[in-house]
Amino acid sequence: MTTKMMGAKVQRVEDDRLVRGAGRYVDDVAPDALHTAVLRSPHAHARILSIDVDAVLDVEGVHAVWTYDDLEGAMAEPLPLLIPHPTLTHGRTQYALAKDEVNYVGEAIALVVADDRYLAEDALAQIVVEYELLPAVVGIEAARAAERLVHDDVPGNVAARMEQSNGDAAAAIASAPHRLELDLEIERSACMPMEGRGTVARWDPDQNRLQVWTSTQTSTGVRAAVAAKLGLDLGQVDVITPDVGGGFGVKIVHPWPEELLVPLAAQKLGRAVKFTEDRREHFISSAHERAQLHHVEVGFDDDGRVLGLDVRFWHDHGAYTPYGLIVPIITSTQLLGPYKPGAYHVQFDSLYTNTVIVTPYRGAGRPQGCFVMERTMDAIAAALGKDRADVRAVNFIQPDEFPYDHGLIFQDGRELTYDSGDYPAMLEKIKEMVDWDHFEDFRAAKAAEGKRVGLGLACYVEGTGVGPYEGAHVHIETSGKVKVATGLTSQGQGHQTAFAQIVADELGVRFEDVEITTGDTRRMPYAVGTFASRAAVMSGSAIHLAAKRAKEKALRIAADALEADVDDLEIVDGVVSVKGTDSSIPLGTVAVLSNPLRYAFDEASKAATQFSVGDPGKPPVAEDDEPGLEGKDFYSPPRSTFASGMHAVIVETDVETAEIRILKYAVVHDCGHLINPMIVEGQIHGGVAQGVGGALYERMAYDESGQLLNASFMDFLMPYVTEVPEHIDIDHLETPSPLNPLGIKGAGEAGVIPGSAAFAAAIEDAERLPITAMPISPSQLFALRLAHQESK
Ligand code: MCN
Repeated sequence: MTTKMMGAKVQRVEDDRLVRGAGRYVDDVAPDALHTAVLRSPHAHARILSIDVDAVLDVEGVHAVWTYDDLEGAMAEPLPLLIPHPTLTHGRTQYALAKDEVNYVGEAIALVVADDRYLAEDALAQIVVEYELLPAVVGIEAARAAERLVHDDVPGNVAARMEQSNGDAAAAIASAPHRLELDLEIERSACMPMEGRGTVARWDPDQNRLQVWTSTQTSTGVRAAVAAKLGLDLGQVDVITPDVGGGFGVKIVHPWPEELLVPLAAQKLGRAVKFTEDRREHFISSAHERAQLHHVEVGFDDDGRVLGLDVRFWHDHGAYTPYGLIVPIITSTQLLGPYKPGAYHVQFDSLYTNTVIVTPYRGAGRPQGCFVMERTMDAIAAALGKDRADVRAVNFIQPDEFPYDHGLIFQDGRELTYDSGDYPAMLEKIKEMVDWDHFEDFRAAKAAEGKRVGLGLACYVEGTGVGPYEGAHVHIETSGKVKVATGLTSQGQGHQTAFAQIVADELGVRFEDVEITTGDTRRMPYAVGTFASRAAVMSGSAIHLAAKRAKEKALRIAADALEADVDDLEIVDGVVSVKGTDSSIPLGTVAVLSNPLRYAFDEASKAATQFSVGDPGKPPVAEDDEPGLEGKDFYSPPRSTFASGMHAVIVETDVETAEIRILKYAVVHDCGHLINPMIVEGQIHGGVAQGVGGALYERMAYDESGQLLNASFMDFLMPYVTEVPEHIDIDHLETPSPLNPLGIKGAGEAGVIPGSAAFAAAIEDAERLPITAMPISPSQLFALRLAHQESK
């Protein structure tokens, strides 16, 4: 294969359309559709005594009003628990419309379908619900105390308790020369895609078919769920994911109640029906993440080498567990980062609270894990009076130790075995980028100006490219254009560009001639979805393999047509030629020859008449062949591939106001071979922005009764361009993965993972007081300063 496009900083082809406002999102589909609005619980915990919808029934323009009692069959059952786990002994999911109890503010209770959203919302206001209020469980401490229960039949509010170990951590800690204990906390937050959730459905009564457009990270998953819940055959349901204005994890949940109710309404009413979430709904009825409390015990030697590590943590799971234990399992395994932990034991409790459900948000449990491990590394360095980078270095897995088996099971049920990496080289790079060895000079110079600065470092390893599989279909048309379909969806990651680069290289066609389709079950019914930074590894590999198949076939036919040997052929810019000769045939003509039709539709067909292929004595389509110039393949790896990175940040903490300013932000990143460094850097920029948000601004402010007090962009602080570092220094290291044909690892979540860990370290370094909880605001830092002074 040539390396012309792979590794090149190709401008994203999708951007021109998207930035000019020519994107086509779910809400743009079916402008004639009826609209829905959902009545949501105003209480965090209550029994529903009665619902009176009478006042709505006669409202002009209202087509339907449904409560739980209107649902039948599978629709009346709880929503699926998507990823069961043996330790998830008390998994619970909500109903599409609440049956007799609500467990968080925002839970869906009733649906109105009307001519427009205004009417639908006005109608909602006339529904009368009688509630019996129940005490709410808000926050991890309340859940642990278990004085009140979220679900009556879940003792202690514990959905799951899971434990893993490698070696005898307790004994290793007890016999270690040094020991430390830490309590560390990360608060609840959420991703905020520009486009909220949305679904449109249209029922075709003539063909008995349902078409669903939905803003999802998995169109095949939604398809299967809709078919199962509506009692349709899979073949009756198409799911199409058009442009998506960001997912960041939240849109992997499926089906949302609305993803079932809208198709059902379309089927029952015989009209196109639409749901478009508003921002408040996104805050209170989609999903959050991050909230965890951790207790760490660590034993280490005089060099800071970890001999034993015991981590106990408590995960706030919200009111239900539709996405299983993915987030805490990731924390429990990925907190190990690039280190050998000695003996390791981890145990977590996944706890119910009367708050919005938890599902993965970019980073998915890793920001918490990285925070825990990196705070521990810094604490070890402080206890021994050693350099923080040196302590990390003595604990690194070395480049010659791969594959490195941690002796644990990862979130995908596979072994936690790292495939490749070079952490010492990465550390050298990041140290150089922030002039680590001379930071004290910088600190002294700033101190002379009356300023306080600090430097923080955080390292992580990220399991990416999770299986089980992804597929691709490559079709070379008679025009020479190449149409490629892969089933996973795109939310803005630049797949149309990066995947086209892979195809252009493998097939030898012009990049401009390749068109990529994602997330359309009509084109690729077998697919998994976009999460776990898996698209490049999974679909990228599948596309590479499928293009290879198409190429093999093209070369075989071209060799026949050109009366040459396959090994003497090459494909350049879409033309197959015999190397070193004038003898050639365009791929479009090869596509004509691949389909033994007798009709000549176009110029390509006419041009093909000069060639003859096949044997006149044999069938035009051989027994082991098919007409057409296509390639289809699937990629299914034995386990995940492990990307890694290190971030360093220099902050200034204002001596008076405790404001936290970012002076420098540096990233070293290893996602194996880069398909498109420009895209990867864009992904890192976006991730770092979310990391800044997670470290310094974003939190879900629930009050004791379970009301989310900051459910709007007026109150939920997000970093704007003014808060994100103007320049982020990025360097790459490429340790190719041996697990896939292109040597790729994932990149999409990387930027966000070490944010809280790096900022906590930098603030601690500036302030000389322990930072154990994130995010941290200036007023919290101010309060910490006071408390620290008083404690002296
Ligand atoms: N890439 C590359 N070379 C590599 C690895 C990746 O050029 N070695 C490119 C890929 O081709 C792709 C992008 O980088 O264009 C991200 O690839 P990958 O790491 O495979 O991640 P996914 O495409 O699977 O995206 C999912 C990931 C996740 S899990 C979240 S959450 C997230 C993220 O991507 N959500 C996003 N980035 C996002 N970016 C946008 N704009 N919107 C979101 O919702």
